[in-house]
Amino acid sequence: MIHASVAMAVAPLWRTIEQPPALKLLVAALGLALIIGELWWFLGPHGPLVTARQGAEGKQQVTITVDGGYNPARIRVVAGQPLRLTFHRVDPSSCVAQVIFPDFQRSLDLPLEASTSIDLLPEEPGLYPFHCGMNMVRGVLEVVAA
Ligand SMILES: [Cu+2]
Repeated sequence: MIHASVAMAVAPLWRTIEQPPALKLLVAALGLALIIGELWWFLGPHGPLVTARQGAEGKQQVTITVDGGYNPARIRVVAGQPLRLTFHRVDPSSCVAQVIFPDFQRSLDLPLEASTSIDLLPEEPGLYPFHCGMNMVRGVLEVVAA
């Protein structure tokens, strides 16, 4: 019994198996591709650019579906014109229960299975990101000159 445990203790815990360099390169390349894919998934721009439509009372309007992400997540609006964003949340995840517009110092609570609107006035052209309460789900307002 004692001899067996001593023998196990001195035996190597693992053995190095030499792999062909091509395989090592392939594994490294796959890992890199996964990292890039992950960064794109979480940080990259998603979906097409959608231009706000002209609604009543001279307001630009967009309806955004909240389901895993914001759809659309890229919204083009005109500077100097009131904007109404309507969020329709169908995603039960508490992650998306709030949306924050840091540049406008505004936030909005989004009840589930409901449409909730926020009125903003984008005054200067530029990119104005918005995101969920935990900054994981993101979108951006692309404000262009009138
Ligand atoms: Cu979140």
